[in-house]
Amino acid sequence: MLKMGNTRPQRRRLLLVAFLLVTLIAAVESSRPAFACGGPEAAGMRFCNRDLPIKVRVRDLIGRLETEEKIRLLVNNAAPVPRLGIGGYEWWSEALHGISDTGPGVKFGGDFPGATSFPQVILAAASFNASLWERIGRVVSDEGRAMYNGGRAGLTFWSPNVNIYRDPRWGRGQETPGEDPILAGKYAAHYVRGLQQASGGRSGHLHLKVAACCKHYTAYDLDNWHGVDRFHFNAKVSKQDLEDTFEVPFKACVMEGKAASIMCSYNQVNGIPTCANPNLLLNTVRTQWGLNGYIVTDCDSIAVFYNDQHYTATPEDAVAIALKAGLDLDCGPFLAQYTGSAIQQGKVSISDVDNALSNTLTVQMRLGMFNGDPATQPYGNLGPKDVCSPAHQSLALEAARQGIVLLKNHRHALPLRPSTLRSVAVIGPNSDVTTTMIGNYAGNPCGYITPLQGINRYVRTVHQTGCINVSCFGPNQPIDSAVNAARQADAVIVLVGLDQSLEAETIDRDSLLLPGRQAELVQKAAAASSGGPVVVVLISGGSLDISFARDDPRVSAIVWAGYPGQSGGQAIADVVFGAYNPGGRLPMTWYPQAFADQVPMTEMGMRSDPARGYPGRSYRFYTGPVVYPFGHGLSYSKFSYSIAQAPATFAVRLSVGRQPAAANSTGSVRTVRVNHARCDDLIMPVHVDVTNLGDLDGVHTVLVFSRPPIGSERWVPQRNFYLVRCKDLEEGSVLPKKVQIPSFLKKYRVFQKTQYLHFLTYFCLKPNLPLHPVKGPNNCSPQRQLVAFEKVHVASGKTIRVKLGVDVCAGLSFADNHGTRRILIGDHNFEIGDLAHTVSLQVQREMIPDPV
Ligand SMILES: *[C@@H]1O[C@H](CO)[C@@H](O)[C@H](O)[C@H]1NC(C)=O
Ligand SMILES: *[C@@H]1O[C@H](CO)[C@@H](O)[C@H](O)[C@H]1NC(C)=O
Ligand SMILES: CC(=O)N[C@H]1CO[C@H](CO)[C@@H](O)[C@@H]1O
Repeated sequence: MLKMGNTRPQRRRLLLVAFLLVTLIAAVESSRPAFACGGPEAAGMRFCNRDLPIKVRVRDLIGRLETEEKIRLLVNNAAPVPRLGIGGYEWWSEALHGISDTGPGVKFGGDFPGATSFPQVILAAASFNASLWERIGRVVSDEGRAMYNGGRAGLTFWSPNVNIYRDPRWGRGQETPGEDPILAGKYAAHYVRGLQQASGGRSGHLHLKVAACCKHYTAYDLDNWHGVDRFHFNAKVSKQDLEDTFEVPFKACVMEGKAASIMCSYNQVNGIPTCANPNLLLNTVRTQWGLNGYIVTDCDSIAVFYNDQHYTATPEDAVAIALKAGLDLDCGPFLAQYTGSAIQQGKVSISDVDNALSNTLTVQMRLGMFNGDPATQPYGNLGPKDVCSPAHQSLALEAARQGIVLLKNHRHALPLRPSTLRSVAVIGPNSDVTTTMIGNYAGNPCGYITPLQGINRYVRTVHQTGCINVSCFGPNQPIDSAVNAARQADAVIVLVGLDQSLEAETIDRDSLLLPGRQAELVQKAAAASSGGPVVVVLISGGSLDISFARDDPRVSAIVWAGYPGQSGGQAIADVVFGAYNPGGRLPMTWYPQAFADQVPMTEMGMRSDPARGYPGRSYRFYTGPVVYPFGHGLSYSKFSYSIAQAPATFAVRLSVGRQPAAANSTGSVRTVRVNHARCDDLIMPVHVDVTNLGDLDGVHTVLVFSRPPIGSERWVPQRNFYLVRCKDLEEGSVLPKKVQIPSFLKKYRVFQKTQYLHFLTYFCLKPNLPLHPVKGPNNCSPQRQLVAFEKVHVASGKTIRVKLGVDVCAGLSFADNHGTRRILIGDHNFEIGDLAHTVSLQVQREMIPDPV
């Protein structure tokens, strides 16, 4: 009756707990005994006393533990401490987009055969709906708590993955919220808040429903490419890119999401394994961001930097360097094996171990694990009925619909009208798939609705896969049968794309094209079709170079469905047949194959460098052609915008005592350090009216991009041009260099010759001339940055006012070469759809009150 998950407590304690359960709370059914503090011995132990502050309880518990016991608590499968009534605990559970059994902490079976499987994160991100992310998190943690109560999951989930999707080939890009740091940060904060639902608590320690973990810190976004794998990769990252790209989602995860954990990655950053880097772990995550939680390794990271990277001479040195860098928990046995000898050799002190334990134990206490019987605690009533409930499953369907992106819709071919179609050919290797739809880090879904099943609910279908599998390689593919089906049908839906055999953890792609003969299948089916609509549905996590289909007028429409989760087939059909009017937007740039041919995946630089032909990465810096841009996504309705409210000027207030150094008589400075600004007060209101001009109700995502000011200085009294390098940008500094301009360039006010300017930010003209933006690459600030977004529902013919707030410190700043974030003072040009609006940022000097 008492079914154990991962804990192995003493039989006697089991019986005792069973007795207590039956006699004391007979009405509550529970299959999990207390992890700790469940027996009569709890009464005498301060760490079991929930009325005491957690800090006191943790100190008490650490004081009772022997060194040997402590060491066995430093690893993911933490050993029980029977003499204190503490059970064993498996720290490693996963919940990337639903409860997943990728880690040993989750075991499906018994009353919990499966859990709701939401769309893979890249598609959820495409919804651009922050409240959806939070709601998914709440549902996932309902199911997680229910499974914990049933002895089938832990409470510490090592999700989400918020690495920047830097390169389109990355096999794990599917797990991430995309390439934009602000979007990824918002996703991280909302998903984590939903998961943790932190509330109440004492002395700053909020109670946790479950503990989330943001991973993999940091600059980890290469798995295995041309002989370089993640266990050996040394990511060379500039301070600039680290600050304004790679760190952003992690910082948001800790500071806004209040995540209870961060996981360090396998790779090195600038020659130091991240799990051994005190600058990253201790100084940044723990001290600057104030992580209230624990730092865990990716699984076997310490062994990886010892064995594979040969970073330390002995295993004890590896232990010492990791613990002293700020690590608290090892996924893997390394710390259990070598911490004892490291202490004996004097390389680690017991206080290093205690520090680590106080972080992990605090999280366990916040989770209520030291409060006795789980059935009597908050969330103790969650059980099997709360997993895969109809409401949860319909949220999974809703999430897929919200994410799906309509990429092309030639002559309004979509939505298809079922009444006009006698039969539809459903073809392609992804046309009737199940596990493909849930991507990686998935669990057992509650059930599946495949694309074919979804389409069958609307029309009569003829089905042919056309390819044996997604690789679609070689002569034996049943393409002809699929083409025949297409020839005889009134419409053709071709479901192509990828699956986990082609993009996954440890599998990066080389090609961005449709695999094997899939493109041939699409083209032949389009050629054979009787003139009815031909709809290509892409099921993939990563982007695809499908320019051939984009440019082929016989392909009427293209839909990207990511990996849409357990009910993905229903969501696809709902979009194709117009039951849902699509509103998803791409959370990443879709690059052409030429990008993959030319750019090494190992090159981490975000910023372009024309001098060496490097195009940069992501819509923020990449200067080359795209298949589809970041933010692209069509609707069946047309929407128009007008600005209802947006300031023409906006004052950046500085913290008291911070005067812009050398601000001159006009009061203008060029940049202000973000940490000198009063960021809390710097949310700029931008209100936009959105009108749905179409016949269908629809959702619409308002994206506000900003282009930075260029050439807004006014003080230069001399003739000639001045050029400013990024690294020379200082607040109020006088321009340091007078640079000779090649005479043939002097006739340009706006420099177009990018190769001359790749190292420049901007230039100034004589003061009496208007200043012009420099076009072309720019080593400092992004060329464009998403600064706000909001998804709204707008009924046909109606207008909705969308109130956005632009966070000046986050959105209108960039990092200089030293990694210092600066707000650019001057004209920022907002782009909202086809609207343009300019906001002039100015510095407002604070009055320093007279000393009393
Ligand atoms: C796909 O089919 C080919 C040919 O039948 C086979 O060799 C290959 O292993 C299959 N791939 C997968 C991932 O099953
Ligand atoms: C965003 O998601 C929430 C939660 O599912 C939903 O209630 C809301 O309608 C969504 N917003 C839009 C505009 O679709
Ligand atoms: C107060 C101050 O530093 N003012 C400066 C404003 O800019 C002019 C032109 O560069 C300088 O000469 C002033 O010193």
